[in-house]
Amino acid sequence: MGKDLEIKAVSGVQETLVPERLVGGLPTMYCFETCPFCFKVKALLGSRGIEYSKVEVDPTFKTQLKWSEWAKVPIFVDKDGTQVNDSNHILHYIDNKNGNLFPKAGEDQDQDHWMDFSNNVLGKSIVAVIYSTYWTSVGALDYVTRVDNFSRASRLINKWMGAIIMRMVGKSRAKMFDLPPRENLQYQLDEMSKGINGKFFGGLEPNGADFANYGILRSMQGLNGFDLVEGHAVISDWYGLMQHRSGV
Ligand SMILES: N[C@@H](CCC(=O)N[C@@H](CS)C(=O)NCC(=O)O)C(=O)O
Repeated sequence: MGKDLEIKAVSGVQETLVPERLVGGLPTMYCFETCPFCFKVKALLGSRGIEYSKVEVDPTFKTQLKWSEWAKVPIFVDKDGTQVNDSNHILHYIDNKNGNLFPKAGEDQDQDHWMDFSNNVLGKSIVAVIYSTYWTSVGALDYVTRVDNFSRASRLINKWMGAIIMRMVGKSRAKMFDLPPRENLQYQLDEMSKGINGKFFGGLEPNGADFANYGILRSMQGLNGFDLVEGHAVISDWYGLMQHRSGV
């Protein structure tokens, strides 16, 4: 049974339309407020001026995702009910429908490489820093106490139990790298800066790699370790440009 569900839950564009999952007739994104992968999509939607609805998902129980076989955020549901799963797929889907300004997946090796980097390396590196102690984890989860659609019980559980879970995730992510979390993030920012080609990864205009990596770093703004982004000679300038472009 568990296996069946795993097989059915696939990334990318889904065959079955789910127009009943739209909110207010607008393209709708299911997300967690602080999710790095969701920020990628928010940044692209912002830069293209696309109006959309947001459904805040309870990070512990994921009650608002019970309808979907894909049990992660972000999930994007387009105006016609098309469901798209997984952040990099969603970036390509939205670009494709709105001007086709980036190379498609498989058309540009550098873009593909840095989009993969955002998930496989940068996303894991920031989690190791943000959730490096129980108290930094509580700080990162404090936002749940301000989410209107969560009950009081859900807010408390998400904050205090969520922090224990995320501290464990932080520990496991830290084990993936040779360097300690802060030193590793510094190293990864140095690596990433080599991919910026003048102004953006995409050259004069941002491409999928810009939105993918910006979204990941944007999710740590105000949290433990963001000083490394602000203090980085190359990344801080690029970050400012992306923030200006996306309005996120
Ligand atoms: N590869 C996915 C990763 C998404 C992901 O891991 N999202 C996290 C939130 S930051 C999630 O939904 N976790 C809940 C879970 O895995 O149960 C993407 O890029 O969208």
